[in-house]
Amino acid sequence: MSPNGARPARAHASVDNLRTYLLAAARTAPDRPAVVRTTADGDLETVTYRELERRTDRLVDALDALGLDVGDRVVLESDTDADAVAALLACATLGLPFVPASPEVPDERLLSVIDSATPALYLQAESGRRTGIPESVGTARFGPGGLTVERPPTPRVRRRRAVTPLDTAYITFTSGTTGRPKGVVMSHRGVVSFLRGAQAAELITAEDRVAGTSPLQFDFALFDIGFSLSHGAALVPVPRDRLNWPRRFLSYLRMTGVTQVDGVPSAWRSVLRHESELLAELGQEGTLRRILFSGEAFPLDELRQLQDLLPKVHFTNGYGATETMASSITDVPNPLPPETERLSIGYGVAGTEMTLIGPDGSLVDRPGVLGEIYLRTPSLFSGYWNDAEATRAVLVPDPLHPESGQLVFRTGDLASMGADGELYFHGRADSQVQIRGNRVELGEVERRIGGFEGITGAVAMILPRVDDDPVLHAFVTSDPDRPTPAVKEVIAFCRSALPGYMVPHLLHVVDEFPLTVNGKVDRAALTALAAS
Ligand code: 8PZ
Repeated sequence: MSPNGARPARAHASVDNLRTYLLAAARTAPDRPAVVRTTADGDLETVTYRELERRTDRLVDALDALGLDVGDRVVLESDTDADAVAALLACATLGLPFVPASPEVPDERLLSVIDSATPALYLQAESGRRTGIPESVGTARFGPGGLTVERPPTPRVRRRRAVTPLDTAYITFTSGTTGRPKGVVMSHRGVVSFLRGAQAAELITAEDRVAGTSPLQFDFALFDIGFSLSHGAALVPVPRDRLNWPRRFLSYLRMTGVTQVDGVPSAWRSVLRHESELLAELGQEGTLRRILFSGEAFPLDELRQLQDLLPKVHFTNGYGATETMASSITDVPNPLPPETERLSIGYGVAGTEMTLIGPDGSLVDRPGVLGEIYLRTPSLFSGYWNDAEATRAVLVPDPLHPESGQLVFRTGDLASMGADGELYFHGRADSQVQIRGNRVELGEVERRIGGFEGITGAVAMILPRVDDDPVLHAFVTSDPDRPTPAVKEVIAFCRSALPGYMVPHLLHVVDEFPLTVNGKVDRAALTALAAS
């Protein structure tokens, strides 16, 4: 029994909770694979739902014995594997918000997250090598054998008696374009609501094996875990050292029998460049059925290359923000029609609705007109950790019925509507900037540059200048087997098709685009590059 004699709080089986929702298959099909991987010597290792629940409950008992209270944070640092999933499910069972991290998060960033989240416990895998965790935080390790406590958390009084759907499932710290990391506080109700909406699309069955390629602190990884387990399917986390070697990545997908691969667009860049034949062969085998991508707009020329190699594979565009887990999951035609210039982000998943709001706050419901996406959804985050002001800026009264007290998520994304009400992504509202009074569509600049022979990728950015108009920069990657494109020719190529204010003022040829730890184009790094 816990110190104050109260029954230790645990999630009741009938209540929306990440653990109850993701281990439902342990009731109906306990011997099906939940997490699949190959060991170092190439053997397939399967953890069934029964075994996953057993490892989860062993960690529940060990964590419970530490006397933490519902709401006490636990930093969970790990590569994604069965034990990491068991650890986050154990936290969910006890109402302990987990703060996900992965070994590639730099020390000072982890320390700033710890400084902000003030966790009771820092939990890393047995194989973890992180040191220097502040004395105020308890430390422990987890693995197939259970929990090993190194420094017990400071004792505390347990005040709570139940774990409710409104309790926090996790707090994931996003890079936050403005320096200080923002902690997105996501409740059990929020996560489960989104996953239930995604499940309504019936994209996969319990027979599927979903490869995850994102690091644990990126909620795409939490989506991969939730999406696969909620369908009773198998999660196949791709180890980091496989991701960086295209040949090893593709052989991993083949050895584990993966049917769906989830990842950001950049996850495919080196496969496309170095192992396109192997990828085509994998596609011909027919096991791989779907590629789901998210995080940023997939550069269309790369997407077309991928589709050419994988004519039988379905492509799915997952759009949305961590603050609501996501918004929409939309099938993309394969092949993309040649005239397509922008991918659809479709309609909100079941139980949600994306509406477009114009600059004057009115509803935009005419095709082709730009508006900001406001999302109505039960998967709203609870707020930014310890930042009520930033929360109020994005959790706003329903513009259609402000009197109702109903809140919606202001995404900061611009979109236009198609003939059937489906949406098309037009970029971040704050990246729509004016140059000499004209609105610049960065996507249009990137598309034009991408049309130049030999250029394989283009990122356009408007960078501010002191006491002067902002400057339009473009960063390009080119085909390594061809001569580097001449800057002057690319500029002239743009000038022949774009209005003057949309012609890049400066063009930088880079070997490859710098990426954030979540695998997105690192625009801050490009800005620094431009400044130098
Ligand atoms: C996009 C897209 C897209 C995000 N096209 N821009 C996880 C799992 C499935 C689907 C979606 C998710 C997201 N939580 C992933 C994500 O990137 N979240 S984020 O908070 O880090 O960034 C959100 C922002 O990324 C959005 O507001 C968009 O600007 C952009 N984005 N998905 C184009 N498919």
